[in-house]
Amino acid sequence: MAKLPVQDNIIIEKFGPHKQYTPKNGFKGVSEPDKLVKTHCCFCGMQCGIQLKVKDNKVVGFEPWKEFPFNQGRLCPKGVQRYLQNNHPDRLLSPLKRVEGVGFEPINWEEAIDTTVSQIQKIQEKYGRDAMAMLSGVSLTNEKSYMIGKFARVALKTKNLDYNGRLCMVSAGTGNKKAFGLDRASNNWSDLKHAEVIIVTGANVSETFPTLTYPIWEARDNGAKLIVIDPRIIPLARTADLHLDLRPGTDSALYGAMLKVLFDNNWVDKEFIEKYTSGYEETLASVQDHTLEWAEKITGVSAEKIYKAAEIWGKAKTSFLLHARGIEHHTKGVDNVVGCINLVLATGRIGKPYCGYATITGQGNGQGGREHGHKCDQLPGNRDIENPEHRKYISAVWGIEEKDLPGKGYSAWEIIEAIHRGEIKGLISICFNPLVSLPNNNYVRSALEKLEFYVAIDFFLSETGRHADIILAGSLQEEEEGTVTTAEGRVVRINQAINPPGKARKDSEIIKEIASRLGAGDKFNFTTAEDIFNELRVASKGGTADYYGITYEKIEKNMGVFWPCPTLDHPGTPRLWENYKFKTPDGKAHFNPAPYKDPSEVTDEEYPVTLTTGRVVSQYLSGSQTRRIGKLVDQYPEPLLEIHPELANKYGIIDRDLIKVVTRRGEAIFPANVVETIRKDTVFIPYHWGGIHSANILTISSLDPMSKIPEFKVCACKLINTGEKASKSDKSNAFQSFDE
Ligand SMILES: Nc1nc2c(c(=O)[nH]1)N[C@H]1C(S)=C(S)[C@@H](COP(=O)(O)OP(=O)(O)OC[C@H]3O[C@@H](n4cnc5c(=O)[nH]c(N)nc54)[C@H](O)[C@@H]3O)O[C@H]1N2
Ligand SMILES: Nc1nc2c(c(=O)[nH]1)N[C@H]1C(S)=C(S)[C@@H](COP(=O)(O)OP(=O)(O)OC[C@H]3O[C@@H](n4cnc5c(=O)[nH]c(N)nc54)[C@H](O)[C@@H]3O)O[C@H]1N2
Ligand code: SF4
Ligand SMILES: [Mo]
Repeated sequence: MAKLPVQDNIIIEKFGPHKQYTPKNGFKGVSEPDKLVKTHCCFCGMQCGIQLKVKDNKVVGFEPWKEFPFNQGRLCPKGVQRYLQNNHPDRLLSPLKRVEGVGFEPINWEEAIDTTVSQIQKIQEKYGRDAMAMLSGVSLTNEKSYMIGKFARVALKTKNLDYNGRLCMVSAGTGNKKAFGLDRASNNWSDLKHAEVIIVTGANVSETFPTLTYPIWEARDNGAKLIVIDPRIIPLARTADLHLDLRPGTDSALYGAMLKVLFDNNWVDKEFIEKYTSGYEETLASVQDHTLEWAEKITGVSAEKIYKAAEIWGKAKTSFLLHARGIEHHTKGVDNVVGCINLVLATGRIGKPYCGYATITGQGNGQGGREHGHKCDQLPGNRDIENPEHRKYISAVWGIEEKDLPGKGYSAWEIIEAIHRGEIKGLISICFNPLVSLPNNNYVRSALEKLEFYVAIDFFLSETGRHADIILAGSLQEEEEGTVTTAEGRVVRINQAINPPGKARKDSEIIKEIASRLGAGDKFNFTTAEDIFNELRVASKGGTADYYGITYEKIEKNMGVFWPCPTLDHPGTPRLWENYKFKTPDGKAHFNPAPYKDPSEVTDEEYPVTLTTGRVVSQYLSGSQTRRIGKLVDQYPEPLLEIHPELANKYGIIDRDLIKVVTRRGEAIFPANVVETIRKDTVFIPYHWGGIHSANILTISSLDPMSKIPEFKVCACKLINTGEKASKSDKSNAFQSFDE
């Protein structure tokens, strides 16, 4: 029988409506908190330092943490509201079970764990171990990420574990490994401020990493030139020297043409190339036909502008290149990344002060979470699950036989496909809301309906959670000790501020208990988060992401330690490659050809408009957290369709007309937001909403063949003006308003 999502009316009857929370009167006693806890924001990869105000085991506010070196007290709109989650009326306070026709009912932990374990065993006995899959997420600390990697392989004994970074950091990770043999931003952000030129491509920094704008402004104050590459005039582009408004999906053509200009004009560092790189002849040969005229045709950016960008970049002495998902969410995401790296290597501007390159990591622990083994092809320390030496080492750390360590499993999207095929029958998810965040979500929904058993660990009831049989009430970031690794590669401490409320439990305790009930208790003998970290240190030792020399004490003392840090007396590595010894097999940085390919779906007569998707400043990811925070909902209550006035004119569209957007996957209706800041052939929709307002009803599930990232950033759509108008500000797409 298809397991339909538990519907709104049932949830409302049982628990009251989901709420947007804006405490009207503030918290009593805020002025006299019991304590201030120094920790980090739970949202994006900047991991800004923050102090949480705690009163009576509740987080009741925050204070800036001015001494933390990166953000020095600065926070963005999400950071200053994050404290409203622990005490939120929607917070799950006990485990729930699905009762058909009734909805969810609170149950005790014994029943919740009994049911979970017996269902897992039933599925694995009947269909084999790999019929259970696990999906995880990197809002989780390093300790939890490590523990989940071990849990899936040692307790659940399945190969099918993957994580939400598969939608996020994997193109960058694959590109970084190809070029450098190691996956981390090459520099810390302090190198930005004296760079002569900064290229920002496919990264809406002011909205998605607001506190990172500060070092960019510092560089501008010091005279830096700024080049922004984005189909939209994003806020940062308004101040740029050059804005290249390329057609979505054409980055590799642009970078190829720029590389040719660099070589044609001898704006390259020949000595660096010869001594420290390989693959440049082949790469140079691959761009010989990438003329400016050719690139203009493909990208829609004028030949003059492309030349100018290459000239500014080529003639500089110091520089920094930053990119994010705008170039990575593509079927050629990896090619786009190596295309950018080629520009950095050609000029030899890496491994020196104020010279650098970074992919800007997205999620809170998007960096650490992609190193310690909850990817389908990975073991801790960024080891390879298919490498015999790596397998041997980790098996020894875990005290298991190498033959019992599962191999490479399916990636996140492939898990959904395997559920459809009937190959995967059961799912555990933690920290992932795939029904909102995966592409083509009609297909995802029908997969969830096919599962024989699904258990979700979360602190809120997400859209995906509504399909679950059991929901285990887990913990917020501030409810457990741990560490995360910031986008700079700095390992920092998350300090526990409060205990989980009600009967909610720490995520790590939940995992530990299920592991023990599955018979692997002796492998999860951890009492504290530090115990887990100490095992992680050993497991990462000798891997490219080596944390062995990092301890809790050392982190506290230095306000973070940059990995690699291989020995206890090692100070950590804020800037990589200062010795030009790269981690590739030949020790050199690799140029890689990145030939241009069309996106998997191009516009045609039937679907004539390009659709791209992304973010707004006040909402976070699937919105499961931020759509519940009243002040953030006020800032951007509903998803809008950004459209240029000329394109709008073609369809007779004016601001706030309701526009039906149709793709080959589905259709959804959005109010128009007519703006001059977007290309005339492209529309943009933010993706933080579920149900009928989900941008992912429309997106395509084509994957990059190497990284397996979906092509969120480009597909073809048609627009239909419904002739109706949206009401002024429709918050019903978030949750109901609730005042204390
Ligand atoms: N407010 C907020 N901040 C966040 C998040 C959030 O949800 N909300 N999420 C965090 C996470 S996990 C991530 S991954 C990051 C994402 O951070 P970003 O990558 O900066 O965010 P996006 O909005 O997904 O995409 C960035 C830009 O890519 C552009 N773009 C679209 N197609 C193309 C293309 O083909 N080429 C180029 N060059 N650009 C293109 C879009 O116009 C958009 O401005 O943000 C992090 N920070
Ligand atoms: N169309 C489109 N789709 C996209 C993107 C896009 O640009 N366009 N971006 C993609 C990207 S880059 C990303 S990163 C993904 C993100 O997609 P998801 O990972 O699905 O998004 P989240 O909102 O982080 O979902 C996490 C869930 O975990 C819960 N959670 C958060 N922290 C914790 C924790 O510490 N413990 C537990 N137990 N639960 C926790 C939250 O309440 C939430 O329900 O979306 C992707 N989807
Ligand atoms: S920039 Fe990122 S880490 Fe900093 S406060 Fe905002 S969401 Fe939090
Ligand atoms: Mo992300």
